[in-house]
Amino acid sequence: MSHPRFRTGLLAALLGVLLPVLPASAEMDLVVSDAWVREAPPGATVLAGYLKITNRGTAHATVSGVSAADFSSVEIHRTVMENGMARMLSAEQLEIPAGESFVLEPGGYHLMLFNPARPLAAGDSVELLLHVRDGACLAVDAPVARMTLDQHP
Ligand SMILES: [Cu+2]
Repeated sequence: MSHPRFRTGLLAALLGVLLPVLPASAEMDLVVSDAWVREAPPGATVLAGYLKITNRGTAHATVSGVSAADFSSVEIHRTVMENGMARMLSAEQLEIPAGESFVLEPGGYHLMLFNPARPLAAGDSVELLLHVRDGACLAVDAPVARMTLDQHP
């Protein structure tokens, strides 16, 4: 029978070995919320995705890219108005200062998801992988939803 104190000591010893393996990085401080993918007509080759990234840490974080197993590629885009026309520009990465949030939403920054590997309709969900510059990877579940103004202002 092991003594409780011995168990505590053993646990501490185990944690001492395991903790350094965990990424002590910005990944732990980044929280993704409100992720969703806009439903597109059947056969569409590109869909748009939105989400909010909050940096709860004390260090600046950079999301250097996004990938998803359900799509051939994912790009970060920004919609800008030029002479009354909406135009999309590529963004290399997303910068999230410590303590701040970065919102991807209709009319602004968004994800472009190319060539869905399966039909996607409202009610389905896809997994997005956010690649943080320090090498960490954040997985987020994004439901497919119809665009409605009251749901997604
Ligand atoms: Cu776009």
